[in-house]
Amino acid sequence: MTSSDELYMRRALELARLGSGSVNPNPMVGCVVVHQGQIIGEGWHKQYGGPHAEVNAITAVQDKSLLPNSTVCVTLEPCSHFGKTPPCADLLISSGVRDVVVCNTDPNPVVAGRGIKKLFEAGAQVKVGVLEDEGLELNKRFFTFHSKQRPFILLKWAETADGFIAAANFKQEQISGKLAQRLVHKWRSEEQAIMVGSRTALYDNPRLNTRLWGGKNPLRLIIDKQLLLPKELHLFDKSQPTIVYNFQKQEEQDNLHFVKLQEEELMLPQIMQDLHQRNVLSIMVEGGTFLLESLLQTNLWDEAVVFKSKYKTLASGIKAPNMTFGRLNEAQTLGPDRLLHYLNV
Ligand code: AOF
Ligand code: ZN
Repeated sequence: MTSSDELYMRRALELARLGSGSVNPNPMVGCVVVHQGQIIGEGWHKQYGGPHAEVNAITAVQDKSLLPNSTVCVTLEPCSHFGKTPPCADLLISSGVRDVVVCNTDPNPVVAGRGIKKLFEAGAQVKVGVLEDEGLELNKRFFTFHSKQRPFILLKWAETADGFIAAANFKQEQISGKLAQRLVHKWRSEEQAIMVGSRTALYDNPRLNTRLWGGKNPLRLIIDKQLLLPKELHLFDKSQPTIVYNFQKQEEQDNLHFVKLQEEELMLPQIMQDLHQRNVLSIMVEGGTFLLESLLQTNLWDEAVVFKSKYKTLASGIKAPNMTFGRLNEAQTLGPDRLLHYLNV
């Protein structure tokens, strides 16, 4: 692996990031075309359903006669299928490209190596795995979705300095500070869906929107097994798409969807399966303790973000989830809180 491949791949990854928030449930993909050490075309996947990165990069090349002597550096294996657009591997081949550098292979079963195979068979040289880890991190939601057949699951909660998540009567307590609240709204805008259990829905009456940050409002997911939650709660206001998982079933209404689950013991895997079928790439789970603990215990999680107050204490109440399963990846100070980031490894 030469360092110039890494240099161009870094640029391609930078371009890929520009698609953040607009390409879900597709991955973010960037591409650069390099001729004799000069970038002669750049592109990225800008919009779900729109042209892929390679198409935009090739289109940007003014002198197409240079393509047979250029290297195409792309963050994801060029696709091989007719989806919303024709196969990118075919475009590269018909453009005369003979040298391709790829960061990650595409785990989507409709591609899964076929793009690289197509290029090889057409006589192109293909190098795979340049800055692989950076690419895996960038599209961790997409890769988790395909490899685990479920959304990427981010857990989030706030706990007091003495480890409580709420008072004994479940009364809503603002544990973390203003900065934390804003950050949570930013995170909500970055995930496709936000999930809460029924007690959190009832006692916190959250809106689960992004009003303190802006950006897209996520799909809301509530577990309300017997459909006992009062319909006056913000979550039922139909202001954004909401799914209520339950064991009763009820009629659909505008933005309110009711999904009946089959078996109580397998409730969480069933929900994940339903979300996979709906093409939901990622969810953030905002409580409560019971739901968070259940996900931790059944290994249905990928990362966790925990605000731990430096000063606030409750002395008694509902214990915060026990993070014995994760590895602390990062810790930082955020006003009156510590922000702890855990990975499931
Ligand atoms: C590429 N370059 O820039 C992207 C790729 O529905 P479609 O036709 O847009 O296809 C979506 C799938 O194509 C997506 O799930 C992933 O496997 C691949 N994405 N491939 O060659 C790109 N965004
Ligand atoms: Zn493509």
